Amino acid sequence: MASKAFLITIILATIAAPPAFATDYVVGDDAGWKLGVDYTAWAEGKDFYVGDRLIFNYAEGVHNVYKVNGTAFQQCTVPSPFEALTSGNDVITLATAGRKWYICGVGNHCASGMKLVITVASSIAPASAPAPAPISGGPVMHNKKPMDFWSNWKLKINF
Ligand SMILES: *[C@@H]1O[C@H](CO)[C@@H](O)[C@H](O)[C@H]1NC(C)=O
Ligand SMILES: [Cu+2]
Repeated sequence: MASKAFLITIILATIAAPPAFATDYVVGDDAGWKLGVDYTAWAEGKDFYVGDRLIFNYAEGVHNVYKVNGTAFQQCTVPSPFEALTSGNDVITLATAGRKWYICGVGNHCASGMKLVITVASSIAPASAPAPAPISGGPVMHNKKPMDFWSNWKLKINF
């Protein structure tokens, strides 16, 4: 009994804790945001969590960034120019969980592959999770899948 109550306390404290790590992802890494990069391949194997940030680096005026919905992503429908990010160093904080779509709205860049889709998971990271060593060419910091650990644990005690 005491043991179960203890576990539940730990779990509740964990859920209430703010994300221990936020990762900055430079889209395309050193290549940045441009034509000729496979952003599906870039996103593959990366775990995006709420609080992480996407950084789009590109030559200002040559490209831009639109956050779009899934339909606009598929059809490369460019929204109103007022919605464009155009600084050449656009930082987007992943504020909510779910699927997120981004395209370049210049010319036919989207149709040529300048599009990125990611899935953001809600972040429930234990405060004591150790930070693994930075990976060269990879993200600045990397989450060590703390969510998987905690979800497995919760499953085991039928919480
Ligand atoms: C998706 O975005 C496009 C372009 O901004 C818009 O016209 C359309 O209504 C949106 N669709 C949905 C389902 O929100
Ligand atoms: Cu472009």
